[in-house]
Amino acid sequence: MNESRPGPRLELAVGDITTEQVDAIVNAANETLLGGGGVDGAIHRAAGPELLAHCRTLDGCPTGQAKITPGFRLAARWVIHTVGPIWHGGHQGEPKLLASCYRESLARADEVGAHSVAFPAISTGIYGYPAAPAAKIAVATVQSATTDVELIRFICFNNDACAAYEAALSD
Ligand code: AR6
Repeated sequence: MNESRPGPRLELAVGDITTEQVDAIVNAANETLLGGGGVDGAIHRAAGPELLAHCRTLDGCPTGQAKITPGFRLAARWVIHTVGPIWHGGHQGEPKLLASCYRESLARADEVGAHSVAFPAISTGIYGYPAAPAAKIAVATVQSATTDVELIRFICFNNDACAAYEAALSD
């Protein structure tokens, strides 16, 4: 780790994270790490059943933490599984837990030497975190992280998510 390095380059794209050609994609998982709906379901379908078999060996993951697996049939070599907070109105530690997801995911990327990472909008689907504050936390956290990751791509699945990132990036 070299703290004099510039921070990662940030990119915004609309699309499906499962087709990203980066070293690692991040999965918005749940504490079981045994799959689910949303982006989690899409990643498991695209990676193949080997991913679930591997996840069964991991013993889950607490909210705010992250664990890494191979990408199996994905173009990405790695999947970083992080568990975002469920939105309960914002006063139950949700912002800190969400920031922790981004920091811990970058820490897992650094451990395996992944230099390009694609993130979905963690917690903003089934877990109900509002898109605008979530995007602000995503951008601010990766900008202030100490990491060797050189490229971070925020992948928006819909226009609302995209507008939230555009606003956060222009702050
Ligand atoms: N590529 C990029 N973004 C996507 C994709 C995709 N293929 N599919 C959905 N999104 P969500 P959460 C966006 O619900 O809120 C699962 O069941 C979606 O539009 O996937 O963290 C887990 O197992 C939204 O902006 O994750 C957990 O139980 C964002 O990804 C729970 O959902 C996150 O939405 C986690 O909920």
